[in-house]
Amino acid sequence: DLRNGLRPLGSTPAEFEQDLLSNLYYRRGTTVESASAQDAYETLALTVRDRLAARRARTAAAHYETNPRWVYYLSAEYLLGPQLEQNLLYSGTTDLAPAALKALGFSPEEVEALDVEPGLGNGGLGRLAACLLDSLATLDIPAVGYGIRYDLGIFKQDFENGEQVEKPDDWTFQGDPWEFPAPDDWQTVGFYGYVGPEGWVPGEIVHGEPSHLLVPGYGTETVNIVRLWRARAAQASFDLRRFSAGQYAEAVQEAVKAENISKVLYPDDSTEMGRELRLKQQYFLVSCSLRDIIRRFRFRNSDWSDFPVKTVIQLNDTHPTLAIPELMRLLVDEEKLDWEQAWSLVRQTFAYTCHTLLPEALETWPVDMLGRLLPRHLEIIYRINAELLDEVRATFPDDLSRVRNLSLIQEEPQRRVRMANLAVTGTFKVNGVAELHSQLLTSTTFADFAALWPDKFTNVTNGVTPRRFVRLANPGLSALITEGLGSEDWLRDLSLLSGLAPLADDASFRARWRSEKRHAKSALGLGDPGAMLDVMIKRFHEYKRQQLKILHVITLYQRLQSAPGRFGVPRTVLFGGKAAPAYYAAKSIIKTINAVAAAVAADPKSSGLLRVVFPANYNVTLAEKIIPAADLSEQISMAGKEASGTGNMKLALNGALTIGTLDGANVEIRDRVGADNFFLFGLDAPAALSLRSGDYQPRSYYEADDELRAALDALSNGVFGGAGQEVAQSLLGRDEYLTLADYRSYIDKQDEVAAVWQNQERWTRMSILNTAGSGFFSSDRTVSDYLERIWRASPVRP
Ligand code: 26Q
Repeated sequence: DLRNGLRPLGSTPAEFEQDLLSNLYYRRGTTVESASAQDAYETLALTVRDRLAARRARTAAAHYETNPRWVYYLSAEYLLGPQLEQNLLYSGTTDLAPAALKALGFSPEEVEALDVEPGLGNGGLGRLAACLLDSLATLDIPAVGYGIRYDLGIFKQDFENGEQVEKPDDWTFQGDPWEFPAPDDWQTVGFYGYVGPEGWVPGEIVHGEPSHLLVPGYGTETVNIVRLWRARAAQASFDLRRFSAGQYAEAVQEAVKAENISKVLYPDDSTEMGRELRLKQQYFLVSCSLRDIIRRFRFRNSDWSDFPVKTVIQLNDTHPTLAIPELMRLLVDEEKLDWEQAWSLVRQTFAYTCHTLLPEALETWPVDMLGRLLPRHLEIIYRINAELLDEVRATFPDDLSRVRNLSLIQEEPQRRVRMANLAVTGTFKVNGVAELHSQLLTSTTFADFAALWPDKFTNVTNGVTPRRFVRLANPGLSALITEGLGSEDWLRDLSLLSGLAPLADDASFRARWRSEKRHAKSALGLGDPGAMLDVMIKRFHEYKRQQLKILHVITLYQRLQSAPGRFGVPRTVLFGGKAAPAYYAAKSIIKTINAVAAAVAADPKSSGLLRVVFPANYNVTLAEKIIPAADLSEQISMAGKEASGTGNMKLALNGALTIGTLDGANVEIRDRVGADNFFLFGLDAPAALSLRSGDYQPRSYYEADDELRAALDALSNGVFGGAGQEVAQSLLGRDEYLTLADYRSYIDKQDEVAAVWQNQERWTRMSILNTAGSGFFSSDRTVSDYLERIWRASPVRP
């Protein structure tokens, strides 16, 4: 950067090599002769990061000059995926780097394998946050993501005797070369204590220490940041405890416990019974981030009335909802604004994204716990509630049921704060994440709120970044797409994929498309590349119905024994995903899948026809290998339960055909790729709801269907182990997610899938049309929708 008098970074192979050497020597403190692979990796990361840092400096300068409106994304999770490959691509050093490594005598493959993915999220919600940041930077929007720098990310999954076991993910064991620590920007966070005449007097204080990762845009100068907070024992916490010299070590140990707040990501992606540490994490994130946002606001602004003009804060689900009472506290108690003005500013600043439809996944916290941890916030929540309920009574006189439903406080069986109600009340927009989901939110979950504030609710359908999930994951297909379309512009405007549709009728293009799929399958190395690769990759949850897929596999296996004519076509069935460690039923399903896989593998009849694989520890790194190879995408949740899904989009973009229910974004995928190119089965949401609310008898399906009965009998009889008996028992007992009701429709549709597979020309045509029709599912489009419907921020180009 010449303006700062810096030497420009090298752009030729020789200069890149020089930069590597210099970093190896001055920053890593070693030499080529004695460098380990880890030294080479860290040096490469620093050399690539330097190129982005120069762009970051220019971005920050442009932002300061413009004093723009900012988008702040608050999320307890970011599932960023591996950083090296992405940063090579975004810094234009993909070819320079391996050449320079080789010239210095290192093996690029060995070095690149040392990149560790920061697993700071569970699944869809955390990955969505990462895709939105990628698109915000690509669209040059001034934005910061705030999150928690967990010491331990999502656990590593291993199998022992087919059972899931969890191992800690110490992702920074070797340090993290991508991270910029900013210890001078620390914040102070209070907990416990009491509210006296002088206001809240916390009983414990903890420091939040930020560091950031760079978030580069693709094909633009912009580099934004994601800022992650780490808990540190506060100096003052030692004084507070008035320890005596004799108990010095014990007292220090006690103070250091504060650092547990950012120790571990909770590995649950739906329900979790209120753990106080989780609530502390949430408040820690919110308190640090809001003070940082206010500090940044004050660089260029002085008038509080400008705050909602310059700031929009998006809450990623209810996890950061304490930001609402926290901003009230800062404005009223610390900034001395009056309550009405503060409430008006707060309600113009926040927006809330809901990611669920499961009633049991709506977060609530016991009033007792919240009041002990955050006594002033509970007072504020009570006052917000009193005013809310006044408004409800004024709008709907004598309607007690609405008052009960809308209240921020649930009374029975225990008094709890309803975080979703607080989030709806304290924000100006609430969005669901797919059309169907947003409709169901206003007709069921939030129906009473929608009657009170109809204009508050909107939809923003999820999307995924085509840079990571097509360009990086699938370079072969990407090159073919670029050739077919005549340019690389599709990577910044994914709607251009529609230009592939005519090529579906071109036999030579189809042959090349097929050959890319086969290459990706060979590279994955699981199963025969000639077999259909049928994938179900997602968190394990009963509503997602991995149990339905395993019933299908058992049926195929049983046909091999007794009706080989009905078997169909060679398939490799691939499962990937983790179960929450305390989710017993999901773990039984995992164990059963591994038992079925073993039985299938042991039987010579399956040879060349059926294989079940379940690689452990599904994560972003693995997703990027599996998705390009997939032929068939399993999106088989009970209709009305999956908010959106995003794996469905990644798979369709990479030319997998979907077999799915009318759930979440499947509905929109089918609309866009065309009903003829989508394998639809099962009950729709209204039908599922009515069957569920009537007298559903799973046994009647068992009795009426020979293949279903045979599959369930095998499970019940322990053919696939004890966990299989538990799975069968749950299906024949309550079958909460209507697996048996959808079984026949699913099996018949799978038979149709097999028939289409036999016509490879037809299959390939459908595959191309899936990619061509999926341009809508870019997270760039998602961000554009957020900008238009909620954020209203404009690009700033460095
Ligand atoms: C909450 C409280 C305590 C402990 C854990 C949690 C918790 C953590 C993570 C609750 C939920 C999550 C994650 C939810 C999630 O990933 N939802 C998915 O979000 C995707 C992006 O919108 C959707 O595509 C999926 O349909 C939805 O399931």
